[in-house]
Amino acid sequence: MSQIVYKYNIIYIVSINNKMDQVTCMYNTEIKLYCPESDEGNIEYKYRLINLSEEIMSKRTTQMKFRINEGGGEALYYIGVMDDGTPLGLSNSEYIESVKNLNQIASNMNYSVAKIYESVIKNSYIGEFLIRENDANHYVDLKIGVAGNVDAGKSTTIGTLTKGILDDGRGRARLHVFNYKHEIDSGRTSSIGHQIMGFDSNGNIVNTKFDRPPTWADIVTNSKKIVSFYDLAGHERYLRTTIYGLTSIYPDYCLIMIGANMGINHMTKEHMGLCLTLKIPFIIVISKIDIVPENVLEENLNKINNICKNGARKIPYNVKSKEDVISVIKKIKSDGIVPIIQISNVSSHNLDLLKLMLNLLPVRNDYAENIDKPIEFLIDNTYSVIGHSTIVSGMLRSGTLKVNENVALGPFFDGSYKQCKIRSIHCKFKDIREAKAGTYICLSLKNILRKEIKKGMVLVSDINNCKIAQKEFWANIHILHSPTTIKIGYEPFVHIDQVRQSVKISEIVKINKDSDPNLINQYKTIPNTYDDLVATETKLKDLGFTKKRIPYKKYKSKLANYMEQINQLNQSDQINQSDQINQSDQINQSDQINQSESNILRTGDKAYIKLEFLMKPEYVKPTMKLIFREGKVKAVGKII
Ligand SMILES: Nc1nc2c(ncn2[C@@H]2O[C@H](COP(=O)(O)OP(=O)(O)OP(=O)(O)O)[C@@H](O)[C@H]2O)c(=O)[nH]1
Ligand SMILES: [Mg+2]
Repeated sequence: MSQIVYKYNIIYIVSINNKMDQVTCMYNTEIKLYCPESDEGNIEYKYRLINLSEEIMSKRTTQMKFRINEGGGEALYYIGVMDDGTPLGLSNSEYIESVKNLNQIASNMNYSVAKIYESVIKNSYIGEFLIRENDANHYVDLKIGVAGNVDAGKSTTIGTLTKGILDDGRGRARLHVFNYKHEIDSGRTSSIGHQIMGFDSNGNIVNTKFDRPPTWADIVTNSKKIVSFYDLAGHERYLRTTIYGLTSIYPDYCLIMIGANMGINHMTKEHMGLCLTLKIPFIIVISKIDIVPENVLEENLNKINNICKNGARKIPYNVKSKEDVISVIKKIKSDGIVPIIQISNVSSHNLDLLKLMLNLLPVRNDYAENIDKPIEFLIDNTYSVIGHSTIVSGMLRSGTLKVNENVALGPFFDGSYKQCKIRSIHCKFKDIREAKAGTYICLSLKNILRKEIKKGMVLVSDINNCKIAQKEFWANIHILHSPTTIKIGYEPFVHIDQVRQSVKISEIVKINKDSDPNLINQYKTIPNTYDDLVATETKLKDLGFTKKRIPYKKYKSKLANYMEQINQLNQSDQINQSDQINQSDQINQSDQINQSESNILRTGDKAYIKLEFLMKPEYVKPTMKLIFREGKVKAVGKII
């Protein structure tokens, strides 16, 4: 069966049958058409901008400001396109005047305009323009995680992009991006590398315009957009570090690198699965196109297309030209497509397209509404620098941090927080006075020693209810794979944003197709702070349950059930010792009943589970995503 799609000057003949390449062609073709303009976002269609009165000019200026704010400092304007996406095109004279007026509107707000694409079909002009803010103190910050199998060319691609050099196929370009000497020796990334690439207002790469190797401060000062690359490790041995990179940095997009000669392997699938779980849109970059035989490439491309469609349930979109890049930019935020681009770091094949894509990719994570909220800074690393007692790096998820501000660091082993002062703030090696939500920064802290800071700690506003210290919580999980059964008492290792710790399952409520949708309301995490924890422990002591009378491990594992007792006892106001003994007997009995079939989880099961941290309380809250990855057990979920 075939179908003809006629859209103005363009005729597409779309063949619909079961052959994969033809289906891909159909998808590609449909995406080339413009979708209707949205009231939100940073894309604006303007059919023409001619004969503008002062009033209209002022309206258009306000509109441009809105679009720029929506894009965090950049916007895309299409001239010659109607609001419903119809690419009618303009005559030469109307087009020239419209572009002149577009420049005028932008200059009213001190924005810069760069032409990214122009098409002329039968004297009908359509133009696509990138508008960028010219604020010296602000740049667009795009975070890109780079994942994929070992030796897929992740570090090399980051090296060629950020250093402006080509690779020799034997590891030359990656030498510039390693953190440690052992990585240089082995050629294998084991930590999370961080490199930046800057674009100026016209979309030119800043990194390569210096006579000497530029410092980060040089790049930041001269750029309007910074692309921060987080180089992740491909080897299975470092999977925990890679998961940590994705969950704590939470990039806008991920590049999943695949060696053209190697194809997809289980680590590639693992990384794709992580992106899908964390809802991070990804772009597949096929490297080493210079050394792959044609038949191997074709076979691997088929497998990649297949996994995108049948595994990830997304539309694969092969990027081969500038027009394809522009189509991708319009669609990528909706997370329904997977762009696939073939590159070579040796011959530079398609590197210009990859750079164009990075220049135009819109920032996805919008932190604007978090700027005025309380501070939440997730610590991912600590450093010692001469003259500073403690330096921490991480992501400012919420609030605005200022130099000399007092914040609270924690939770410590007992769930407490300690007050400390921000001595200085560094962003991409540049000293700044304040940082807003959405930036990755380094902070020098006063009153804190480096050794006091442990993994998973945060800096928050020094307000009591911000100092979360959660010992246990409820989560809604889906077991993706488990070779054995999962029961109460199982102790997996979990990743929840910046937190990595072993937990113990203390309750399981299986969800099946007959489950009441309102069931979830019964299983909510009760927010806890240090004061709540102390209050609970004091009550337990008053009831006679001290650490001396009960072994500590048993005391911890029963804590959840005792909490329930306390609530009941508080309500009835009839606290006496014999009640406690009776109830603790009941707990032992119910423990046995709990291990019945209905509380056993297998591959594919969904459940509400109660989890308890084994080491220390952590800063976790509802809606945070959770990943179990223990041997062959894979489960994903969300705190409820
Ligand atoms: N011929 C050719 N070789 C490449 C290309 N890209 C990378 N390489 C080579 O592939 C090898 C592995 O590259 P890396 O960048 O270390 O791979 P990686 O994905 O970072 O590997 P891990 O960090 O260990 O996961 C190096 O020897 C590179 O020189 C390419 O496009 N063409
Ligand atoms: Mg590497």
